[in-house]
Amino acid sequence: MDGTRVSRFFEGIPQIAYEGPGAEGEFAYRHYNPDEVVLGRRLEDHLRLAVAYWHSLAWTGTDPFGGPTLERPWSGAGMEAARLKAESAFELFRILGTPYFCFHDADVRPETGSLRENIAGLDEIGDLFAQKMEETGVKLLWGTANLFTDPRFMAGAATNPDPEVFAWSAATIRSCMDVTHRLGGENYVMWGGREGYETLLNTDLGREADQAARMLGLVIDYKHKIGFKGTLLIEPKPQEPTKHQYDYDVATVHGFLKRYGFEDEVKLNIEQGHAILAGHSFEHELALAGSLGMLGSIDMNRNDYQSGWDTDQFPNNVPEVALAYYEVLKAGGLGTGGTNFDARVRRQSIDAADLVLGHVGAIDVCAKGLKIAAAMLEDGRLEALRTERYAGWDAPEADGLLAGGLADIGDRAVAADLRPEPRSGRQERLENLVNRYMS
Ligand code: XUL
Ligand code: CO
Repeated sequence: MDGTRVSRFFEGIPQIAYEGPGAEGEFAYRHYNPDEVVLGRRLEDHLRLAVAYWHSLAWTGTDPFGGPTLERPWSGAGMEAARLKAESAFELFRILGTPYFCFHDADVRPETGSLRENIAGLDEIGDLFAQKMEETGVKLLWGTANLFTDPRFMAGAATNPDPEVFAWSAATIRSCMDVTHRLGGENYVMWGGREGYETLLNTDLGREADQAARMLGLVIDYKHKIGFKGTLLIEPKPQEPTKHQYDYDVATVHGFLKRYGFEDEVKLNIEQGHAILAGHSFEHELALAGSLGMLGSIDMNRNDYQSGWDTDQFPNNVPEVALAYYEVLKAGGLGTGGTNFDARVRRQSIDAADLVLGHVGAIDVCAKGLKIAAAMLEDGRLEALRTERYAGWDAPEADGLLAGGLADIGDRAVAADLRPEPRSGRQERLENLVNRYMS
């Protein structure tokens, strides 16, 4: 193992420490003080930050018009490159001081074309991870299977018309669940990579839904069989790579889970950029998941609002992130979940410093956002106004008015000659109130 190649990539980059809002240099946290206690809990334990291996270590900078721009010492196809990548990943985690990481199988081992060799490669890197995790104390937030990059998955994995692809996918998922379990992973994620369609002309929607449910049932059974105590998470996304992704948004995934009776077995991994693609706000998706008791974890990367596709950028908008964490705190926090970025530096951001500082800025935005959200909650004015808005429902007159069936209510409403008074929703005043917390 040529460790010097690793340290040369990040050479000159110091370990990032909390220096407070007045910090002079770039390589410092201004808001992320892991030990700061917010609402009775350490900031680190609220945020549960994770570096996403895929975009931070495996992204090469390609786009439809050009090849890789991000030359890394660990770029390359074989197991030696994979080991170097793992060493470098833990070097990045050390610099950032982040407590968790997450990965797809294909991020960490080479694609060999052989199921047996792919699994052997994953297991070998899993052993290296176990050793590095033991040495550093870094933990695994989640593992997942990449069932979308290789051409074998171009028509989906579980929803593929070819049963051999279903079997390949099942074998791959099993190996990823095994390694996640072995490493003490706290969740297992399922993003429906190419589970969707390009054209209805060749697609049997009903059959594909049954196939997806069959795979999910197998995953749930296997989780219980091996005694995996982590949370199973589905990550909704409405489009890209397929024109129509089946796991469109929180509401769609919830409907699917209810339809097949899996709603108590699975929670949701919600990504900011995916919410935007679905035409929702991020906080809408979080609030809905929270109200369904299904809020699991967060991919905090944002989209460019003009692009119309998934640009996976590090978050940099404090008010947006504050509103997101407000919903998280109201839902009782992230539980076994965490905050990962699933974000990539831009194609021209080729330096090691870009990669490190992309994370540093994002971490500070999250820290500041969470503290603002906590202040909003602690202050209580917003919640008091919301409660007041529905207060009529808690009054005893409402019970009397609404007892019985439609005819009973209707008769009472007519007899009382009801003339409900319109009341302001006070939106502008609430928005003004929210802005007062944002400084
Ligand atoms: C794809 C995406 C994935 C999932 C995990 O848009 O977000 O990285 O987070 O497969
Ligand atoms: Co994601």
